[in-house]
Amino acid sequence: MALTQEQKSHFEARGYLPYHRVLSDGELQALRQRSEEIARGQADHVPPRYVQLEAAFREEEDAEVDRLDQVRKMTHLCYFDPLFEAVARKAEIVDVIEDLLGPNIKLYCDQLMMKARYHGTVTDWHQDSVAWPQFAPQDHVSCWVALDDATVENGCMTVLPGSHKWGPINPAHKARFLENSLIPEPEPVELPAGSCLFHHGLNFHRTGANPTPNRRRGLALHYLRSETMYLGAGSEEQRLMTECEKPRGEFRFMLIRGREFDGRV
Ligand SMILES: O=C(O)CCC(=O)C(=O)O
Repeated sequence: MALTQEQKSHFEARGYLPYHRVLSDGELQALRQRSEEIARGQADHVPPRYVQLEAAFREEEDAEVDRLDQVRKMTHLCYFDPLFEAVARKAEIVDVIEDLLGPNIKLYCDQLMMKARYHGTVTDWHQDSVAWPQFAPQDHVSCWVALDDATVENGCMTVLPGSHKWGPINPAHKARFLENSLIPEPEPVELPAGSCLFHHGLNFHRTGANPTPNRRRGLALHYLRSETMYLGAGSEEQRLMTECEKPRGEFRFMLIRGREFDGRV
């Protein structure tokens, strides 16, 4: 067991758990540098379609703004880049995932959220698992690893304690759900670079804008049990995932620990 009983109870009751440092200074430096190379288009091992700009720059890039400050997120880096894959496989992280999901673990996908200085925009309240209805059961666990200090000012994660217990909320009813008086106070989770936050796939969370001169990068790693049923591609994201897997032959998500099961993810 990586987690104490107190930490496990915290996760079960509140749907999230701030956790200690999992990356060294050297690892952080290497990951930041690699993220910059990829964002600047200097790394041809990551297809450019996995690099998404902030909406303000999607029609046309702004020659006056550093390219790094125009990128919103980079997806599936763990499938293409060994430095990022090593984070997804880190024992300190996977031991916790095993405590929460059991011994057979796969990585579904990962997103490096760049939250650019000055230009990073809000990610609104959402439950990750609701965006991924192609899986059953919907019990993902995510680990959000801070690559820079994440603060209220630069758009750290804010969670809604206990919201995972309400089940999947239809996005059409989200606003009414969030306005309900039974909803607890949102809790900002500030994290020093190198530490991380685990959260349940049904836990509501959001991040604010980043008007500061400091970058706030965070690597979101989304894990699921190998026993999970996969009900088929549907979304654009899923289609892109399938493309990621093609070089590896048969379509399977990345096995992180334990074993795979026939007919499952
Ligand atoms: O890092 C962010 O800005 C958003 C992260 C997020 O919403 C997620 O990991 O699901």
